[in-house]
Amino acid sequence: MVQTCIIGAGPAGLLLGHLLRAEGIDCVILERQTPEYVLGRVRAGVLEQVTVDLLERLGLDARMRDEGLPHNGFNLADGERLIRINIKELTGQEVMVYGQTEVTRDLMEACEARGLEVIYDVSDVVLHDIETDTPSVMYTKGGSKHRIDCRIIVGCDGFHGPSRKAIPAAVGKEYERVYPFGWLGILADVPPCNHELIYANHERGFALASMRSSTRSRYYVDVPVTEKVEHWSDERLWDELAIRLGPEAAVNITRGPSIEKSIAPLRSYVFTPMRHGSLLLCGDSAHIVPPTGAKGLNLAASDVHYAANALTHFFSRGASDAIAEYSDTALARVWKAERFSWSLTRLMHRFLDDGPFERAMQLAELDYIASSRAAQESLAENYVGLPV
Ligand code: FAS
Ligand code: PHB
Repeated sequence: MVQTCIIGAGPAGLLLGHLLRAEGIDCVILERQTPEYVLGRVRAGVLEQVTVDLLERLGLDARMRDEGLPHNGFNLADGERLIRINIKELTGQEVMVYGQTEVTRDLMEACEARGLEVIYDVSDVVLHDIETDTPSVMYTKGGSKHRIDCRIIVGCDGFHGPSRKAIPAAVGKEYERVYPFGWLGILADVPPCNHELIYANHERGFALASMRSSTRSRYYVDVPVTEKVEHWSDERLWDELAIRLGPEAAVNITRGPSIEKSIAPLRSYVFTPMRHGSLLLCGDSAHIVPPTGAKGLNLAASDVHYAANALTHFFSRGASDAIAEYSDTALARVWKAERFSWSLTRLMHRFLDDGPFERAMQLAELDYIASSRAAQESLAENYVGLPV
């Protein structure tokens, strides 16, 4: 019997597990993949203050402080010029450029010393009796079936995990928009073309210039969902990036061989409620955002912030009010981040049914942002992350 069983050892599951252990709450994490597989996934690159604060609260921020890149601004490009959004001056905050892979690695490496048990390589995970006070989780490991009896289950198992699907259809409600394009990403050991991120909306489509360090760059272009990564040689991708990022950035692009290249589909998705009975959902198990606003990982962190507080109240004081309020509290921030991510995706991408008018509206909005402090302030406060 454990107090909490967490399903999924991605950033949400590991962050939550460490926070609960730090409060003396016993928990175990079940993970479908191997540690190497989890670390092999190349995903987010920008941390909001909420995520930085959680790592600091856990005392797991040392490598991030040492290797991460604090950024005071980012840029929008309209094919001709760069529009710098000075987030530090506009909000007093910065963002931390530090890859999700490294966050996950820091969390993983601290598990043993902190008594956080993660059982990797499990299969057939099934949730039982989530509408009772005595739920359980069945799983298979090494050919044997196992059962974990617990008081609370937290689904941190991403978009394709079993937790959300354990909530009865009559209870759950889904909101979804699937975009007609994906992001083709390349990781290369070359210096970034700019010291800050550049999000570009060019006639030919979207591009993003990001980074992992001063010697490792991460770039993206949007491609039709039907596109195959094998259709894109490194050279073709470097050529396209140079066009879409515009002349000011293109001159500083350093080309090199890709060490990772993949296409990620884009969708906006929210599932409500994020709690049913003894099951709470955190992160991608409950919501997905297009990566345009750099919100996915950071929303998982704010869900975990709320869930850890609720479970600490529950197990240490027997107070269940915070658990009862968890879904509404988490969703209040989720919906605003969904709006921002959808809005920035709409501004920065070419949609199939867009005509000259829609293009003119995008350019007019970019021109308005370039000339309005109020518009830049709104963009900046959403980009650094709204308060938790
Ligand atoms: P995760 O999906 O990271 O973790 C869920 C974990 O649960 C996984 O380890 C999975 O193996 C495990 N799991 C699944 N089913 C299970 C089962 N049945 N039993 C046990 N374990 C199970 N966000 C950004 O901010 N910027 C980006 O650029 C960005 N790029 C992305 C690219 C891709 C291809 C994807 C898929 C997502 C991207 N995201 C990005 C979003 C991403 O960073 C997520 O928001 C973040 O990983 C959320 O973390 P978790 O909620 O922990 O989910
Ligand atoms: C990344 O570096 O992978 C990244 C950065 C910002 C985004 C999306 C992805 O909005």
